[in-house]
Amino acid sequence: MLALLLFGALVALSSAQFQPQPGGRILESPIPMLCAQRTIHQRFNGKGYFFSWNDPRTAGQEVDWLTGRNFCRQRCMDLVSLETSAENEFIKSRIVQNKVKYIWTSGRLCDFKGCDRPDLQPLNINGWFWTAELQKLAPTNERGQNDWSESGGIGKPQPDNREAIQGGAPENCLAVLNQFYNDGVNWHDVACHHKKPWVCEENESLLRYVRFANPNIRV
Ligand SMILES: [Ca+2]
Ligand SMILES: [Ca+2]
Repeated sequence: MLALLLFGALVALSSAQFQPQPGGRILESPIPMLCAQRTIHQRFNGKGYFFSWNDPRTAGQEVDWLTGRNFCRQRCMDLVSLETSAENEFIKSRIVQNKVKYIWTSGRLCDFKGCDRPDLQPLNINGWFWTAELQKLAPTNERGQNDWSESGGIGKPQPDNREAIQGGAPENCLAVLNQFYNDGVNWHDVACHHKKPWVCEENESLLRYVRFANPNIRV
């Protein structure tokens, strides 16, 4: 019975997480050996984190949002989700200490099939979520519940979808920027094709899935 329940949960997980992404590229599955050998630079609240600039193999690399997610997911991690202010401050302190200009998080504006759900409307207020945990962010207009910057490229509070307004790509991904607009260290909506350093956070669902499917590997 337990096995059946687990299997059901895994099927639900795969269909939710392996949908095609914009541009036709897909989310990649975890690779058991990479999960087992994953590098943890620091732990916070029981979870391991990887900082791309701290690893000699990725230092100096900048990648687009989906490439960042896939790097993390192959290792049973995902881009970082900042669900609490304590975790947000932890990540921001690392960014400041290491003088990193910006990073990708797993934050994303819902922009695919199913995003017409009533509780996600209007999208620019209620449509943001942490993709790694499939968890909604607080509405963007509840400024005490989130860390969106009060300024940006056109002097407007974030999220402002600036690049799309100026004729470019929609700003559907959430980055933490370090004083980029002399506006502090906080959240910005940014077009997902931009390249940035990234932070991975261990992902319980992926770890459980790989441990269940590979009982002989210590993950
Ligand atoms: Ca988190
Ligand atoms: Ca923006």
